[in-house]
Amino acid sequence: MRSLILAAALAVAPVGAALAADPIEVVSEAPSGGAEVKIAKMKFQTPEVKVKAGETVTWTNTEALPHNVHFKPGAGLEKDLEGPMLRANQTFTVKFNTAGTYNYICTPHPFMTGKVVVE
Ligand SMILES: [Cu+2]
Repeated sequence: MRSLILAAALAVAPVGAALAADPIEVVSEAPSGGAEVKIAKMKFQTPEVKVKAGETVTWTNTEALPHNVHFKPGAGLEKDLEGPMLRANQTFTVKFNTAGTYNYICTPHPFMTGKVVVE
């Protein structure tokens, strides 16, 4: 039983945990307390959200047309972070580790813009 628990603990330890965290990172689950942005009518419905460092933002596409969230370099981001295309009711969560202003677009609809201000 003891070895099972140890194996489970090792399985959840992130690879490279000793390295400095990226300024922003995609996470697979939205913890409670994060900010939420709905995507509808070809817009990010809350185009500017504020969070504290260490918090998450979760985007939910609420319409049939696929959209994504695509961060551009800047604010400490060295390269693009391009999220997957979201179909209706699919979500995408990013954790923000470093203070700054992070601008993003939807890749196929670059007129869809938003930003996350991390304090
Ligand atoms: Cu779009």
